[in-house]
Amino acid sequence: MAYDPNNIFARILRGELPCKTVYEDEHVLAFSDIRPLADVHVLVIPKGAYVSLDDFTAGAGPEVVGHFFKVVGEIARITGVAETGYRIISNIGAHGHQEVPHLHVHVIGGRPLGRMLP
Ligand code: IU
Repeated sequence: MAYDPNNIFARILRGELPCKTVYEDEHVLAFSDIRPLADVHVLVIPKGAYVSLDDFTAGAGPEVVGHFFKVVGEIARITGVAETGYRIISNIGAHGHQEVPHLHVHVIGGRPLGRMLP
């Protein structure tokens, strides 16, 4: 899928829309989900224009990809869920029910999340 530069997360990255920033550096932005599923629900996005994990790993260098996942772990520590546990999810494409076509990883925690897979 071609990257849509007007998707909502691209607009957040350009500063056209506000967000509640949890963490930001040169390559990554993390912000609170506007419809949180738990006390902690943070979205972690790369600043590059990638729709999915496939685009990201193909298009970004290994250092940028590795750094992104280090930040995901860092978000768990910053938000306090690293100790109690949490879930990371990345919805990809139509069957994955991806609503926003800019790669994002959900970090969800702060309560027992229950079993996800049957
Ligand atoms: P997805 O199904 O993995 O693509 O989920 C998109 C998430 O983005 C979803 O949890 C929304 O609540 C969240 N979100 C947001 O935080 N800010 C927005 O302006 C919009 C969606 I639109």
